[in-house]
Amino acid sequence: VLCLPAVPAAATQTGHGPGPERELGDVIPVPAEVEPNSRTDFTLGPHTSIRTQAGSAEAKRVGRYLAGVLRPATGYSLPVVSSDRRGSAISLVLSKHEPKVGDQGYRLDVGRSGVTIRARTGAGLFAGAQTLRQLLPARIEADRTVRRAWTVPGGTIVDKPRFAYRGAMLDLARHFHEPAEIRSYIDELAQYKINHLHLHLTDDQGWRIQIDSWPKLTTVGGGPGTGVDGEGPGFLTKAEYADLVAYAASRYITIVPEIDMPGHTNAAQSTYAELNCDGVAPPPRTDIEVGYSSLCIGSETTYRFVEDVIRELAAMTPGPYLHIGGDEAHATTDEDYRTFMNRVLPLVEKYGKQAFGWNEVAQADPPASVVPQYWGTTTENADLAEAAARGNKVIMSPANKSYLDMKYDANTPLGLQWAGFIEVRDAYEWDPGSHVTGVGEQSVLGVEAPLWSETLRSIDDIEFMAFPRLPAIAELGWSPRASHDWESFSQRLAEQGPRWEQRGVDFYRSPQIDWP
Ligand code: TNX
Repeated sequence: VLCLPAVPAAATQTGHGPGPERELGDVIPVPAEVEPNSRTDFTLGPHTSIRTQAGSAEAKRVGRYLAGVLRPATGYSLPVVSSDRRGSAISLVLSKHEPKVGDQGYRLDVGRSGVTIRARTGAGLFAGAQTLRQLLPARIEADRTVRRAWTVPGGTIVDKPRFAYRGAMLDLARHFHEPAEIRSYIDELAQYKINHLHLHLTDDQGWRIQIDSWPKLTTVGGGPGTGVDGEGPGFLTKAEYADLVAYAASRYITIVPEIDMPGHTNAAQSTYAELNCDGVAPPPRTDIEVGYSSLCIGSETTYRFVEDVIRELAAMTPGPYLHIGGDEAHATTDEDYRTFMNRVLPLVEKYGKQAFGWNEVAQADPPASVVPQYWGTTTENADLAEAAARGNKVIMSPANKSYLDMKYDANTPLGLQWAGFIEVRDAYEWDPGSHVTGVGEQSVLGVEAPLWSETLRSIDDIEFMAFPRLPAIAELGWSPRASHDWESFSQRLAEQGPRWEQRGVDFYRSPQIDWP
């Protein structure tokens, strides 16, 4: 890939005028179909407009977002207009009949006088806008005007995702992360066509979401001194949660909230004594042990609590999914675990949501609507395979491949290593559609990259662990199986480095990548 220095357009001229810095298809996740045409490169100019059809609020919304992304570096006004005037333009066209793009994909045509993105949905237009953004030179991410030619390589892309669900998870329980930090993570996720953000809202060390019927969950369970080493207090009010849901939706990302149960519940049980079988509240815990807490399975108070929480959480969650955890319930007997799940899974449905659970939930033979999330480190899991055979769809997030909190290598200052070191190539070299025996492509709803926060404090910490591995998981979730290729991926990944630098995103300079 030709990498031009950021100098005024005149200085970058070749015989045919300023060439594009990127090649069509030089994007993460790599698009499904790419047909370059070097005779139809398009260069943005001061008179380029962003055009949408009259009356299309959804296309306008994407247009305004795109203008916000492109204005700072270009310094162009890029007005968002609805008109059929001719002239230089980026056109966003919604059409129910656009072939081959499904409901999340898009078609992008780069011709001499402009770029046209066509899709059936706003989500598709937004995905196309992210592709266009990556086709521009890295300096497009600068926060002030850069004088240079902003050229997009000519040709056509037709693109759609391999899996409907591409997720990232953030753990707010071990350390609370402020709404501003979550928003900034959402902005990064959106660039790689991640469309779900799973928030791990409760655990032994903290409770991070306001529940009106049990108010001390947040004031005590999420209050001062909570979090690992007592250093991660805080919680989301319902208003803050609603703002986050809306912010994510403006980036076509759906929030998936998780309340972890029947284990990982010490924050709730140390706050409310009646949630314990012996009626005695245990002390708060700020260490990183797992598997010692359990709700009291035989007590009606437990189910009143659980139903209150699910009802309130469902009411504030417009998305279809509600995650009930279910992992590492080592302090709950197998029989009690099944009893609990058999009572609680129907509650999720009662309040209009589809239940997600960590893969242990498969041990309770849940109905086919329940989505187990695989976090194991092996490629054999009989319970998961049986669930798939019964018709359950699953999420793939194997801890030894997709866990962003695992160290890159022995020198990584942050993170854990119980599932091994995960270098960027390890994160990329696996196939979600055949990773677990008996769980085929058709049973996979999608992939997720969880980030647990035992060792993380700041947004810089989050970024350092997520980049560059998150784009690897994003590509596995979006791009066709047949496009899988480490050489190609690693070269395209290298080009992301300068973009992160422009945006001030911390990232790990993996020695496996030839950073420019
Ligand atoms: C295991 S993976 C957990 C979490 C920890 C994580 C740390 C899973 C479902 N549970 O409680 O935070 O390891 O990597």
